[in-house]
Order: sequence, then C-alpha cells, then structure tokens
Amino acid sequence: MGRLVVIEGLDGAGKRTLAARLTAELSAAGGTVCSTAFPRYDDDVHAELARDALYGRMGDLASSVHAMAVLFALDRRAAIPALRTDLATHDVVLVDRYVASNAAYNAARLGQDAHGEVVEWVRALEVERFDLPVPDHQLLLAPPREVAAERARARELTEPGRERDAYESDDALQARTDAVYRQLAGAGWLSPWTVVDGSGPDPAPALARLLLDGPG
Ligand code: 2DT
Repeated sequence: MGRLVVIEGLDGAGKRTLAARLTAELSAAGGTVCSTAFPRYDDDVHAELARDALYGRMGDLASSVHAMAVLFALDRRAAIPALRTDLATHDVVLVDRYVASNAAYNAARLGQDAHGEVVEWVRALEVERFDLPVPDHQLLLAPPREVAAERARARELTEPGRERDAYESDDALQARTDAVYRQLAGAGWLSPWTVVDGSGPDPAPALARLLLDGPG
C-alpha cells in the first residue's frame, strides 16, 4: 500500500514545482510515484461548478462557504476509486491540494481558526461521511509572503490575461488562510506535517528521504 502525500499552500507558493521535484527525487531513489491535483477542473462537474463560482459566473453561489466546500468535497469523493487504485500500485501518491485546502480556506473565509467549527465540519464530511483516504503526510509549502506574492506577480507576466479568482484577489483572505494552514500543520491535523519554507535550498532530496523511509 502506497503513502498518500499531500502538498498544501497558497497560490504562488510553488506547489507544482515542488511536486515535480519530489517526483524526480522519489523516482531516482527507486520509488514509484504518481501525482494528481485538486480541484479537477477538467474532469469533474463539481470542480467545474466551483471554478465558475470563483469567477462570478454562478450568481452568488460563491458567497456560501458551505456550498463551495461541498462542491470541492464532492470532486474528491468522485476521485476515491482512482486514489485507491493509485495507492495500491505506487509507493507514493502525491496530491496537490486536498481536504486541508477546504479546511484552511473556509475557516479563513469565516474568520475562524483551526479549532473553529468549519474545520471539524470539513473533517466529518470528507473523512467520516465520504470515507476519503486520510493523508499519511502533509507538506505545507509556506514561503515568506513576499516571495509568494512575487511569484504570483511573475505568473501574471508569464501567463498574460490569466484572471485571478475571487480568493486569489483577496489579500486579507490569503493572509488568514496562511495563518490557518500554519495552525493545522502545528496541530498535526489528520496526519504529521512538514512545513517547507520554499525560499531556501531545494528541499526535495531531504523530503524524498523522509517520505520513503521516515516515520509518519
Ligand atoms: P486553485 O487555486 O488550486 O485552482 O484552487 N479550494 C481548493 C478550497 O477552498 N477547497 C478545496 O478543497 C480546494 C481543492 C483554494 C482554487 C481555490 O479553491 C480553494 C483556492
């Protein structure tokens, strides 16, 4: 049975780059790896609806925190068979965003912290009710906020015309989400976490060793 390893963080944190580097390191160490990302905008109708809502194309659907959380959760629920197959056939299944995204963003939207009502509601919905596979390890990619903001600006230059969604364009929400993420990591929510400050040297080699041999 493979290990489910989740990469979390704000937009611009560098999750995709870390996923690619970790895949390379894990493969070089002889591990079999596959990766996936949520929301699955192109493969799942709930994710597609969530995207439309985030860009203001679904009336005021996005104003309901719980409705948005349910859409993201249903996307993951529909992915459970594929996740189980991947876990049965690989040493590591890397996932870019998972249930902690739902906990962190929605707690932040409601002005709650990691001990607030919505974090537990997300856990009960996705882990208990939907029986989603629980992560074995979660990585919080949390570079200093200036670094993340600079990356987001650079992305606007390399991907001109790319619109920012309702969450990305809300700086206060980003700051609160960052704080909730750090609390979830500190509390070991659902699994052990490792916080990665992406501004230093490449963290992938040490993380790959930890994920293949280490505890948690
Ligand atoms: P992207 O920026 O990754 O496209 O996500 N979100 C995401 C949630 O609130 N709950 C979830 O379960 C997931 C997967 C994060 C779009 C926004 O949606 C948030 C940012």
